[in-house]
Amino acid sequence: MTWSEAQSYCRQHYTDLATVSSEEDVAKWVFVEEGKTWSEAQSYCRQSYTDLASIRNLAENEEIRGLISNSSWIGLFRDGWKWSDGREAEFRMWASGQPDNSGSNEHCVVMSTSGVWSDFPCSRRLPFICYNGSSRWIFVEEGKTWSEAQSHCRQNYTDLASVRNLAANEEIRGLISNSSWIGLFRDTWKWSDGSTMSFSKWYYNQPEGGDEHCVVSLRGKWHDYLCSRRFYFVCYSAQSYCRQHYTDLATVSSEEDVVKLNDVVGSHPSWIGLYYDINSWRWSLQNKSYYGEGEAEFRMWASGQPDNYYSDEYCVVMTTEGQWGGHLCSHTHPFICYNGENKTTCEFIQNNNNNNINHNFCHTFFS
Ligand SMILES: [Ca+2]
Ligand SMILES: [Ca+2]
Repeated sequence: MTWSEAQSYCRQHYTDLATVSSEEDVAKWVFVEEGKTWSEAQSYCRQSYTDLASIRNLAENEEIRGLISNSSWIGLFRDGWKWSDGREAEFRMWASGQPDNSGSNEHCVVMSTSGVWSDFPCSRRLPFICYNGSSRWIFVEEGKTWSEAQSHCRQNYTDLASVRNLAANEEIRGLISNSSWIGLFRDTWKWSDGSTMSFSKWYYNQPEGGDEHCVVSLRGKWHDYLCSRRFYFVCYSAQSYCRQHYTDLATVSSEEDVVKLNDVVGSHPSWIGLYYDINSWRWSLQNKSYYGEGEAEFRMWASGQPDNYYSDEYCVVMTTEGQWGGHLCSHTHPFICYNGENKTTCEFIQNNNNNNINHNFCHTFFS
């Protein structure tokens, strides 16, 4: 929504509070009965709601189980990188713009002849580099899928190459005549909203891995699947949740608030209540009694902000690092509402751990 639409939504709840008969009237989860690939489903949820569903505890898993009739995508997918030999190495040599996980289908890594890396579909047949404890690198010119290459290296040598530093990268670069597999692959589960997996409910023998990098829920149990398969899916709607529980756009008055709100917004830049009015920045929530000393003046601008880059950047979003930036008020973003009913506690949209969706925290100035 635009900033003023978001403001209206947040405020509306306050005046309409007496007529809302049940909080269950507004859905937090939205079950979409349209077959889509995982990334199509993700785009749909991000456009129409907030994101694909993240499931943080057993209660949420049960809610979604009760909602869906068939296998349905949830927001879980494989991201983050590991080396085939299981050892840790932070060195990366990504080409510009990589990794981009194009088509949500690029889970293995190739080195090009110029020495830079890209993520690439594991099913492509490419030459590859094995590692052997004694003679170091072996370039195998035969085209194989990443998994076939891994098996070949493990049978005949030690493993696919782990490239741990620039010197090793240069040695391998000098050896290859085509883009070649190295040992890096995606193997960490993440939620679509950017949060890590802290709760899981896998079906027996799942996840199987290989090329299966996206997750469906069926009868409350999770299965990894090819991301290109089409399933119904479950979106998460922060707007609905906001409307249920909040009275105004969020006011941010301390660094502690920033941390908490950052947990809420995940990977989504979101409107907060700050806006530019005549000649100063003010909060949407203007009742002075809500603010302790100095709290209404707290700011957390990102470096160089507000820069009014497009002119008329009179509304404020909080980005993923908790920093603020001025935006055109007509842009559409998710938003964070604030519950002004309780002096010390308020509910946030979602939290980043597996305790409870209704994460409470003390906000020092609310009544
Ligand atoms: Ca790529
Ligand atoms: Ca599977």
